[in-house]
Amino acid sequence: MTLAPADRSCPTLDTDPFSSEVLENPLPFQQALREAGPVTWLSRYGVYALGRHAEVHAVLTDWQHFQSGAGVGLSNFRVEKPWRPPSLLLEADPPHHDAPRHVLEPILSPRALRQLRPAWAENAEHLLEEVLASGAEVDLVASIAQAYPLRVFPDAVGLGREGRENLLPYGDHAFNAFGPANELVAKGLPGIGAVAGWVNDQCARDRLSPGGFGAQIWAAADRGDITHEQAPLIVRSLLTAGVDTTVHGLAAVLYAFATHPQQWQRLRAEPGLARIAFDEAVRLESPVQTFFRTTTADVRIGETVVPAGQKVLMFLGSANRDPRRWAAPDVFDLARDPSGHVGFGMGIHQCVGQHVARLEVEAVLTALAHRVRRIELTAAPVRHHNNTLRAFASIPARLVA
Ligand code: QZP
Repeated sequence: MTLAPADRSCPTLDTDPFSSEVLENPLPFQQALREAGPVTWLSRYGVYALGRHAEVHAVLTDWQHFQSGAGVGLSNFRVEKPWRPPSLLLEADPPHHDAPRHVLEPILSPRALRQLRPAWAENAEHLLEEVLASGAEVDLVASIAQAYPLRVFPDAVGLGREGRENLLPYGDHAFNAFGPANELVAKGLPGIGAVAGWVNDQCARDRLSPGGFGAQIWAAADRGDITHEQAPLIVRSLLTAGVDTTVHGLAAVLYAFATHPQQWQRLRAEPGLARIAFDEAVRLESPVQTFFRTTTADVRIGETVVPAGQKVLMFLGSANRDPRRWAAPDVFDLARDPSGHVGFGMGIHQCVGQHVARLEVEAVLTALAHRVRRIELTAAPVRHHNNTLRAFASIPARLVA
């Protein structure tokens, strides 16, 4: 591996963005990255990094020059063997990427999800009833942000009841594995064989109940839209990308409201703002903080020529707080238009499951707005460190009914 950039006309930072210090609070590093310039060499890992909205957006929408097929983690699949067979969606480029994408799009479209809405809304109302009955002081992470997606999403996929406790550890490891092989990855390794074995087993056709997202993927294989070899890997994408992301997205919006009580009053007065609130929380918190592309040719970013075959690390969380793009970027504000944030990515790989996440969060926020006057922190929230995700271990709070 070459650790020196071929062209030295860009600034260098030697900070480790995956250190526990930066993961605990990434904002000072992100600001330094944005201020260093449009592109910066991270000497610690031998990769280029982008922290400003304009360049992150440009790279996300240029799959021709910034490929995903060499992996969207630090590891280059052309050089190193991936820890699991690559995703057919995330870690693929056109034309291979397109058939799996086109299969998943209608299954997860707003139109297809309409039939889930009444049951998901009712489910959120029941969950909140239970949470409020359990006492006024709760951990918003365990009791809502984890509990709700784990109630509705595995059922929607069509998973059996047994073994669902593997879903969060599997996602946590997968998102750690996009980063360097640090202690966060090491901590997951001893258990990952069993956890991944369970996940892979659930992708088989006979494990998935009729009508669910999983069965619909298999039906697409029967129609010939994808092969029967591809089907289980596409189901695996749902199980990898669909749980932890939503959990931490929900935690982000709950934390935002707990720390911005006036915005909570605004949502209660106008529950239709739930969708904007979620996008604004995704912008502010960026549950998916980073991932990589790999250059397919020499490409110029700012004044710097990035050589072919180099990893480029995009800091979505930094782009989403770039003052060049956002007024008062650190403020959670339902009056702003958060569209254009890159928290769900952008371009051909933009999150295909975002409508599922939106429906889940809308159901929870609507039920909360009906029942809860105030959300108050009762102790300092505790962060959960992950190489890719900005996450909470706990958010102790009081829900005032
Ligand atoms: C993870 C997959 C932000 C992305 C890295 C989320 C993600 C998307 C897809 C997959 C995994 O296809 O396994």
